[in-house]
Amino acid sequence: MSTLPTENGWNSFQPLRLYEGFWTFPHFLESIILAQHRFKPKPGDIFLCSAPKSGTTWLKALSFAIVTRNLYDTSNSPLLTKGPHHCVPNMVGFEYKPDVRQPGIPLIPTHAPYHCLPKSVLGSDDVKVVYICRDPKDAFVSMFHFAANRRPKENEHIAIEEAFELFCLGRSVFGPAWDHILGYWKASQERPEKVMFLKYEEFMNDSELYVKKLAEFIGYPFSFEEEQGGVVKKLIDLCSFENLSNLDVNKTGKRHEDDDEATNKTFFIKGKVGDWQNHLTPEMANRLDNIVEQKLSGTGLSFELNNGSS
Ligand code: PAP
Repeated sequence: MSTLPTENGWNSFQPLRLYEGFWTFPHFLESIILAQHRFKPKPGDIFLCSAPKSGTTWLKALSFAIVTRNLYDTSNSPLLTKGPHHCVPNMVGFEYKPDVRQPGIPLIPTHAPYHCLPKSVLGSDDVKVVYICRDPKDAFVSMFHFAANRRPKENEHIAIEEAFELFCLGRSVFGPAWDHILGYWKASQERPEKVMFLKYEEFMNDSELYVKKLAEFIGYPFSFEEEQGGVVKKLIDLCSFENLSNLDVNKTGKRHEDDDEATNKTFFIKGKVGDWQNHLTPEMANRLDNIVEQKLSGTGLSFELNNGSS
């Protein structure tokens, strides 16, 4: 670990390390490297993957609601009393608790780039991988506010211009953001039956269509009776930003019982497409759009840039 290139990140107390082309915090890296070598997949495992601030909380909630819908209905779902990150804990902490799965819940979330997933998963035909991405402008703004909220109060936060500069250089948690997206995009093209690629904006636009696609892909399709009975809509409503962000547990609860820093509230800010317009100048937006456009060119993937919708 100590031999990896290290640079200042967005704050002075958490440097970023470069590993296999990606910048991240050392404590994330330990888990990722251990999992790369030691994780043992079980048939039916589902990896929920995302770059930070791209829809992780939402994807966790929806996937959890989908796979547990025969155990709970929407009036007694654990999502009502525990945060989505508590219902579906990340692979971070793998060094302490190698079996990250909750009993009976085959969901394993991670921010690791595709090529840094456990080697056993990359070679497995039994594991499904679902990736959600988001317009990097919105992901950047969301991450900037999250980092500002999480900093020790005695530390001044980096200016948005400075954070943006670093983001455009690829220096952000799990950056470069475009390489993170591209890794999963290419995998979804090569192994479409194993890797599903989703966009936050598309999910927002047509939640019903994408929740059905997600359920089908991960092996929990909705029956005709369920669709007719409005189950899809009920799950969408349960996991909506409006519903989750207004639950007591997500207003005042902690992400982990033993973690005083991370409150669930920090994972629910606005939940909108295009909030970057309130924080980035047109020049900043154009600069990032140009970088992303160039990096994605010729790959068949694009974001509908500059208007905040996908
Ligand atoms: P993480 O990577 O730290 O887990 P992640 O959940 O990916 O965070 O991203 C948080 C963003 O998702 C926030 O966006 P914002 O800052 O632009 O508002 C958060 O509000 C949004 N979000 C959280 N839950 C939902 C949800 N149920 N529906 C839509 N957006 C959501």
